[in-house]
Amino acid sequence: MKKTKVLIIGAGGQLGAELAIALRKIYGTSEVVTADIKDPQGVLLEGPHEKFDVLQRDKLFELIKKYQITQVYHLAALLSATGEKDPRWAWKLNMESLLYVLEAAHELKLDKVYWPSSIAAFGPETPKAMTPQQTIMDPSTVYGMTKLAGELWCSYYFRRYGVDVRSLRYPGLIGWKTPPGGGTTDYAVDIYFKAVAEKRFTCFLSADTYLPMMYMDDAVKATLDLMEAPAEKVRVRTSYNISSMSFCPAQLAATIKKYIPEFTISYEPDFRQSIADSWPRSIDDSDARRDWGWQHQFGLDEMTKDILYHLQKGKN
Ligand code: AKB
Repeated sequence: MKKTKVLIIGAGGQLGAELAIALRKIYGTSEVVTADIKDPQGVLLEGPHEKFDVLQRDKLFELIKKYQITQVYHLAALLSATGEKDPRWAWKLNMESLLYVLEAAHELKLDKVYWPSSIAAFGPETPKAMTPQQTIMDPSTVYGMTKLAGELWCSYYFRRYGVDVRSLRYPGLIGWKTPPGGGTTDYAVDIYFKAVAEKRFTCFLSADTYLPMMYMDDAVKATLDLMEAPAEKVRVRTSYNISSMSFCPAQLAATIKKYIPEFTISYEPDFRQSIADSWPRSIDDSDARRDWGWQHQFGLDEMTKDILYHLQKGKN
């Protein structure tokens, strides 16, 4: 049987570092190559790593050949809030890098590709409650536009060239190991760091802004479950809706207060409010549950307990 060799592009980000740990547990440290434009830190120092700019097409092809890569996880992207500061750059970076990866997958015959989509692919006209898999998609951010276009490119490469590319529409991802990276859902990461360090937090979204969210452990599990599913079970070849919980800043603050009673929150909504208002409040992920058995493990309370435990342990 052919050995699995994985390349994670954008491995220095929130999800990349966690996937590197999980994939190295499955395939072995030397079989998972990490790549990022930033200098490596933490887990990325523990195995093979390449400094890599995703817009270097030739270097991508070289790396795949050099390490005999069979699977690529392409996670590098500008997120929703950062993307709005330089829309043209966000479009170039997010779209061209995806096309290079798809071209490499086709020409170099990779076994599988993973590429993340997002709830940002939905927009103001999308039904907000229990947003279905198939529905109106009219993203209002350039990041969302790259996600919607990217989904269609993935499906095109699957239909036209048989590239086995798989994708999830992530909600806001919440982890405690790395700082957030320019998204609209990032308040839900930052709030935990500030709750532990300063006992107060100023939120850039209003108190009642409901958004779909997911704990990092569930996001890693969903990604690996999808990538390990038999190809015939992966029936959605754009990107799967995926969900575990929805909450608003006021609810999150009340949950944190259960564990840190002195914690206080205030609200100063900024330009990210209108991005959040254009996204779904909750997601129907029944296709993922039916096709490849997706099941989440963490709700708001379990996640909060776990994050505060880790952050407070680090402080003492
Ligand atoms: C963002 O807020 O931009 C991301 C996302 C929902 O894709 N976390």
